[in-house]
Amino acid sequence: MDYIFKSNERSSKILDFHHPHQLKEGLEGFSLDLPDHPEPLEQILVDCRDTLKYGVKTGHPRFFNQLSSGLDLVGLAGQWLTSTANTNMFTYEVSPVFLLMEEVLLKKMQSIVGWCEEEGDGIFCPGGAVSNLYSLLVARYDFYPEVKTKGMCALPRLALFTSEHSHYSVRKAAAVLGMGSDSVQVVPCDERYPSPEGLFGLVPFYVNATAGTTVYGAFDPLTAIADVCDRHKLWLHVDAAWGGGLLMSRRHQGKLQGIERASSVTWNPHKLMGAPLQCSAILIKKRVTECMLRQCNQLCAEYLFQSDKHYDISYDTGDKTIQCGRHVDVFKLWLMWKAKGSEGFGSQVNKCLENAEYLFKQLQRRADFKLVFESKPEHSNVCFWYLPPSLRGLPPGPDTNRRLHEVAPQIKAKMMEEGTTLIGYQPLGSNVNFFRCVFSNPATQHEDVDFLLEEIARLGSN
Ligand code: ABU
Repeated sequence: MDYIFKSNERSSKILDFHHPHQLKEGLEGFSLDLPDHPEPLEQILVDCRDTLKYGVKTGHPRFFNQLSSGLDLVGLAGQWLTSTANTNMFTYEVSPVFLLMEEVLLKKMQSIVGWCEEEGDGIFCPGGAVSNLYSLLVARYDFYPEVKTKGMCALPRLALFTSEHSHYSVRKAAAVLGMGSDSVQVVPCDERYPSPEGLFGLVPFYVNATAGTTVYGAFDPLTAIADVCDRHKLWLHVDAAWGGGLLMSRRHQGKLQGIERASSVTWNPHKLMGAPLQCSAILIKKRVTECMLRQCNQLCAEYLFQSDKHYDISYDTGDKTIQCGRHVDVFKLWLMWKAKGSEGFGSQVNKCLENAEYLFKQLQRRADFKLVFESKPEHSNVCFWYLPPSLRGLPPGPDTNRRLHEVAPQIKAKMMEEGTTLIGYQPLGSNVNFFRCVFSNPATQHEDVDFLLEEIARLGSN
């Protein structure tokens, strides 16, 4: 409780940074070493406090570093109950309630995506990268079911498409699935958007479109890409790990227009919807009557998935997955949905995007910052440079860029040492290191945004 209160106190530090060697050496009696003999309860409690003390308060309203942030108390209670139940998602036999909750959540999310009743299948799995991997796995099986038994040597050389700003997990999935990362054709982006024309001229089987890119928060033109996919009979996957949350908002859901035409969708409620990590779904529409997920992955291990059980074994969904043991990620989301309703999630999402707009407006007004894009953010990502006094008014060019590239890492290093706020940076394409501020914590207020800018200016000007 003390930690949770501190996480919400603006004056408390987000982190008490130490280098790995310092933590390994042990700090003020906090040792990572494992004892041969049991420690007393008091020491165990101190170990718990120290673990949180030297960690990062991702629930702090001034933590802007990652797409997942905040600490939802209902979600936390859900995690606690989940661990109390301590069961496994492979069979109805051991997870009757959780498996039915998963079905309810998947159906709800599918209907929000715009698929009709009975049109969808899916599974909750460990994170967006794995959800994206599932989409590629099932798409490949759809085109070449023999891959399951014969492997890649039975298949022609495959090509798949994704934009240069998409998540790296698409290339990783191609590598993991034996297609090779070179099979991924990277579609160049026109500023923030990939051009659908870039898809012509090759023989692909799969297209990944991104709804809410990781860095810029941009939305690929889903309808135009879906038209190309229809014309060439390609599997369209929409990676809405980050952007999916916008579907909960009447104000913003139009940005994902066309998602209903996808064959599969990744959607991470642990990002914009604030579910505690981790909570990610892969939704599959195509050929759902044939239960593609099950056909693609099932191996019917008889010690778990006996065919002569006395209940409806279609609820033994573990055989649809590439895992065996599977964590219960659904209960916290189900409980949060009960507590907030769809409208509550919508308000939360609106608040995050309002914060982004507020930051955008503040940046427009200031001469010591420069926006990466002059247009209003589509998602809650706002990208910008801080211009220290020595760089203001310099003509653009390689020398200015080289110096500007060093600014964000230097400020970030000081920021981590001081622990007052936290924001990420990266270069992207021709843009040298810039800050990316993302809002996913509804506890963040305008005063926190003001603080962030003043803090960057303070750290950057000395
Ligand atoms: N795609 C995983 C999340 C990345 C981020 O928090 O920046």
